[in-house]
Amino acid sequence: MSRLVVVSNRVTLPAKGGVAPAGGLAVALQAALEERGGIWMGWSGKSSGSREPEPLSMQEHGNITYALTDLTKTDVEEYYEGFANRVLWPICHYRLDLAEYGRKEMAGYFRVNRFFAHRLAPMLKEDDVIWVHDYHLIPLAAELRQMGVKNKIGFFLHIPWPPADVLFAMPVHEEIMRGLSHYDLVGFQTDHDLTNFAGCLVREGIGEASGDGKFTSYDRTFKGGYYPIGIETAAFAEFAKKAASNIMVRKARQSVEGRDLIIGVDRLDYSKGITQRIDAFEQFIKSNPGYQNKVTYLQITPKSRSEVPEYEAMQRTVAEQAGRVNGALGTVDWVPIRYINRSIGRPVLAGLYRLAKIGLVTPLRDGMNLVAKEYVAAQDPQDPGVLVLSRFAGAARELRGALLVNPYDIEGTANAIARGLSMSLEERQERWGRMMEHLLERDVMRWCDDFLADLA
Ligand code: ADQ
Repeated sequence: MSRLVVVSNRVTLPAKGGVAPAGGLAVALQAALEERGGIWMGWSGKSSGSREPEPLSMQEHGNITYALTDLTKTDVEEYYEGFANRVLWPICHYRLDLAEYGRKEMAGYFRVNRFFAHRLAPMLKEDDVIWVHDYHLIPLAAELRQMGVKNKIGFFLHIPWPPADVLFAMPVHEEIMRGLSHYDLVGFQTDHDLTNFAGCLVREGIGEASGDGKFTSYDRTFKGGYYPIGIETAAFAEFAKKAASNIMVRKARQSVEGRDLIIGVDRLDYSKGITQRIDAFEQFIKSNPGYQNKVTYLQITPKSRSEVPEYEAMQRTVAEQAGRVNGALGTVDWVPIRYINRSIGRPVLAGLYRLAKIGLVTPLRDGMNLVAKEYVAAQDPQDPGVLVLSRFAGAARELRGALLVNPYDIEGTANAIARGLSMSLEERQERWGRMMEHLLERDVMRWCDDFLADLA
């Protein structure tokens, strides 16, 4: 079996003491690397002011070599905060209004990809299989090819791929499309993203889809496919079962005694639809006054990307909105919304999912959304909760037992909350059983195996 080389913007080092890292993606990639032996390369998260970056920092753990590179402050500002997070992220989430194009940032993005290629290439062996992850590194294969690298190179996009009219609003869309043609396999989360990608190629007259998953563009032939990412379903379910005895989970249970719990868990990001969700919760209480003092909505939202102005502004908006709704609806003995602005350990998170009657997952646009899958996996089979899921999350194409909502439709989402809270046990079990069966079959190892098999 050939050696696997994974490249991503950030690298997840194994936790100290051999404890498994948080998150299914890290677990799956580490398992695949461990089995074949391999390298995981990425940014160390450190930046310096110097023009000459430090040498690669190499760390061996078991079968895996972690190769970490520092970047300069300018690199981080232009490549990561600038082009990746202020152009590609909003464009791929259909937010043309939030994209800020700057020639300097675009140039920085391509420059850092070239830099990654120059650092990676000397480590490669002839039959290594290279797997590149996510929107930060789209031009990496083109840079490697230019250096004469002939290895199999696959790319997986964790976020959505937009339709042509949205993508073409980005000045360098053609370079991005050309960049993808240098991979042997380009993987998306859903059939919908793959169709959008094919539409972009054809609309611009730069490529053709031959129908069997093969594309031809810029004189290259490559395969495109969709590989919905999963979680470690069985392990997460076990985790949630055990979490009932966790002290924090016990305290949470006591604190909502006599009330139904609704849970939302998201990074603080405009794509996650948090403000629309709070509006929907407010609407639900107003339309169903019988639920006053009978329900608690817990929103757990760690800060993210605070260096990007839109994210910083959102921190204030959401906090003010939650405060306003609590002020308007709360009573001396009831706080309708509990808003927590930090990360929660995975055992506690799993236990909270299991306590909640409703998992409210309503992104405006999301590649997949693992929270939806974790919520389902964490449920008690005897008394499962209901997943209220945005139709614009990739997960909606798989989790057919969820109550699907349009997150822009505030009343519709409010009605779905009411429907979920009053759903019969029989219906909840039937819906949950269907989703759980699917999640057990298509877990994160299956995602990894399917992608690598097609790349091979
Ligand atoms: P994200 O946008 O980060 O991922 P998501 O898929 O929901 O979104 O994953 C978030 C992860 O962080 C989950 O595992 C969740 O448990 C964890 N998390 C969130 N809030 C937390 C908190 N307060 N405390 C602890 N953990 C928390 C991107 C794409 C998604 C795609 C994934 C994987 O945007 O669409 O599903 O990559 O491909």
